[in-house]
Amino acid sequence: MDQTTKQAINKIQSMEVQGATQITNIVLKTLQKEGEIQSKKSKVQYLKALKSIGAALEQARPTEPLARNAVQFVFHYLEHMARGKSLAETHQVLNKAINLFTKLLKHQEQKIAEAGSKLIRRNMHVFTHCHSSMVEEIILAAYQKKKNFKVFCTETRPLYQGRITARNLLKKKLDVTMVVDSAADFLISRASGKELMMDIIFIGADVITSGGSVINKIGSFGIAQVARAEKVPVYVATSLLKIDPETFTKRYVAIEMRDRKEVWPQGPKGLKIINFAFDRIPARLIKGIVCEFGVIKPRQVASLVQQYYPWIFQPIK
Ligand code: RUB
Repeated sequence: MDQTTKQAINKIQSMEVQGATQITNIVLKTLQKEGEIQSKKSKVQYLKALKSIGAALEQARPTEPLARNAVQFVFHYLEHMARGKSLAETHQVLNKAINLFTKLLKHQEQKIAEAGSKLIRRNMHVFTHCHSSMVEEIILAAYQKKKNFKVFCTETRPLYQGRITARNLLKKKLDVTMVVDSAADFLISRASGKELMMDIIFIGADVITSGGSVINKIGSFGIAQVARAEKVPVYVATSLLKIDPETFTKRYVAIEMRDRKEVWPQGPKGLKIINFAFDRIPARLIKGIVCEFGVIKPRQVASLVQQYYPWIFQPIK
């Protein structure tokens, strides 16, 4: 494994690169670089090395099926398109597969931005949590259509990814207000006053399950519950390529647990800290999933994934 790959894994684990889509982009770029480095070996060694590097990259964060599905796509493509080909040709096929998947993600992002931006109307209060590139694209697309609306976001403890959202949107001159995480529920509730009523909530996703529930940044579950009680619609902005295929056969999805030091670096000895990275938003709390197929209901996830992404379920030899 090359030094740059170790650095990429480190960037993902330390959250210098965060969010499912950006993690997947760096995984693919790193795999492409490794392809170049490994192409000096025999074809057998090349494929063996890339498979083990792909596995290390896709597992850098444990709850990220988009990265896993991306690597899976690349090796499926190689299996079918590079059979019987020379090493040089196989290497070209690798690059083609990576470019195809990267383009597909970019194309889906545009579709999601377009579909999601239609849900934002003039003078709305739009609430979001953490930093999701998909949600950011939706908000920016709505803004580019000259819609006048306000954005509210959380700071997102312990690592403050909400600040990324706030900074990025402020740079583009949007009207942004931040609250601490523990204020999110009150802000969404009617009790915070007429001036601060939220009209729509967008969150991203790290995992989509076959039943249409979604795993996203810790805090999303509570936000969705208050939103339901207050009749504020919750939309999830995501590609369906974030499906975890294992959820077709088992219900449980392991949630990443992060270092206690993120919560309290010099916390007192003996104190136990649980630092969940994500939580699960049940399908019943989700009004719609804004995805590459438009705005769908959570119950449509399983059939769309089975119809359009059958390769996700096929093992690689
Ligand atoms: C980020 C997070 C994002 C999703 C979706 O968590 O929960 O909402 O990853 O992101 P973390 P995107 O900061 O722990 O990675 O829409 O960019 O794919």
